[in-house]
Amino acid sequence: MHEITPKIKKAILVAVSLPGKKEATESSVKELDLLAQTLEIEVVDTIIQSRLKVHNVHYVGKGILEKLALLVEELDVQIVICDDELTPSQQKNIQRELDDCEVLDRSSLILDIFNEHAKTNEAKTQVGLARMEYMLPRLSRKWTHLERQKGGIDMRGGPGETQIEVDRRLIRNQIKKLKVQLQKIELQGETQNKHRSQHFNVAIVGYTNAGKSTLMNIITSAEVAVENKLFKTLDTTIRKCEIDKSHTIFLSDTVGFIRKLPHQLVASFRSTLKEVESADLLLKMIDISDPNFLQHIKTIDDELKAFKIPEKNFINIYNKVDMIPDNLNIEMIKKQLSDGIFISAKRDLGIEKLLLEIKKKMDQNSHQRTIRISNTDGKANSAIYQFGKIIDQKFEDDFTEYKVDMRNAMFEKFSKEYKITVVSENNFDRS
Ligand SMILES: Nc1nc2c(ncn2[C@@H]2O[C@H](COP(=O)(O)OP(=O)(O)OP(=O)(O)O)[C@@H](O)[C@H]2O)c(=O)[nH]1
Ligand SMILES: [Mg+2]
Repeated sequence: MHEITPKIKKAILVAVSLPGKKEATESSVKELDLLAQTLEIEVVDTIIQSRLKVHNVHYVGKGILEKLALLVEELDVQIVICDDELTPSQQKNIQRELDDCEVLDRSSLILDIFNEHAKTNEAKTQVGLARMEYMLPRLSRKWTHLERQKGGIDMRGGPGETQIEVDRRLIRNQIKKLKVQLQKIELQGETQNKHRSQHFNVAIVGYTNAGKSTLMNIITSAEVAVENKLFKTLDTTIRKCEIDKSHTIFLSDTVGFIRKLPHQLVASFRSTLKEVESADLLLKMIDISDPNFLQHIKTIDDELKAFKIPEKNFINIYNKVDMIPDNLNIEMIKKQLSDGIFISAKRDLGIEKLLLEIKKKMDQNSHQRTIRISNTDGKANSAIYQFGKIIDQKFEDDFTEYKVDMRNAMFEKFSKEYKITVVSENNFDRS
């Protein structure tokens, strides 16, 4: 069979640089280029306009827009991508000037990548919901972008206002349905996750492409797909990992962060990040071979706040030490960073040190306790297995004495819920 290779689409990137934001804009545009590459769109030119603020009506000034229209024709470009989320009216106004050329923004690009990479039912539903919410205020006859893709709503054959109204209603119904579906999936997930609550849960968080899945694979042999693409991972993978006999963790790898993440995605991906929310320890992973690593750190912290993830125990991991450019001095880089572990997940450097640090954090977070529970209290005697790991157990006439390895948070819960007597409490010596 003969396969026809689809023609690669050409695009021009457009950005507005606000006062004092020249560098940030340039690096954001570089990232936009990477996002486009991930979708196999070829960027043939970039226009950055310095302005005091973004133009209300057409994002860039009228003169630049006219120049853009000429360039689109000259370079035979099919797509124009703006680096910020356009308001529906900005998008319509630009579109009017550019005829058949598609006008996209950063958010729609990210949504498309998520759509391509979504594998499981949960991720597909989350992305579907976010795309519908993005699309709803933007429906117009000119809107051809989403409808052509798989899963989009078929809007062909209905030009005119009435058809748009019908489409809006269809989309609203679809949104309702997806929300219900998502709730169901989340409920299933919660029941599956219950059994992990007595273990020490560690979550890797970080910028997209930082090397999170590579680290996951090297620690747990999980075989998560790794690629030099943005948002390769959307679904959370969780694996049990026995660091040594007395230190077993559950490690999770999940979706990465990026600057200006569309708010629709933030809302629908909340549940994917529940592992992060409930983790005992976060591994904050940063690619220090990327010149923008400081910006990445800020984004991670901002996103954790946006997802309302409570401040918690964390270890900074500085990855890709093997790839630091020659003109950068590692000592200079270290001066700009808070404490952390330097590793190369790909070359297996620094992993032992990282595991030691995780063990240390575990030991600070849990204690070995000897506790007694009355034999008449059947509920407590069976519940204790859900709260911690039983090391030893002695049956006496009136009570049972347990030596138990329990996380502090779980102990607090357990001792509130059940009547117990604590005989001793040790800081861990797990050796
Ligand atoms: N040189 C070098 N490359 C690395 C290292 N760790 C990861 N990579 C590469 O970086 C790219 C991204 O790695 P992933 O593990 O997929 O990154 P991720 O953080 O899971 O990315 P997303 O799932 O897309 O958010 C891949 O090409 C990896 O081979 C490292 O220590 N050194
Ligand atoms: Mg990944």
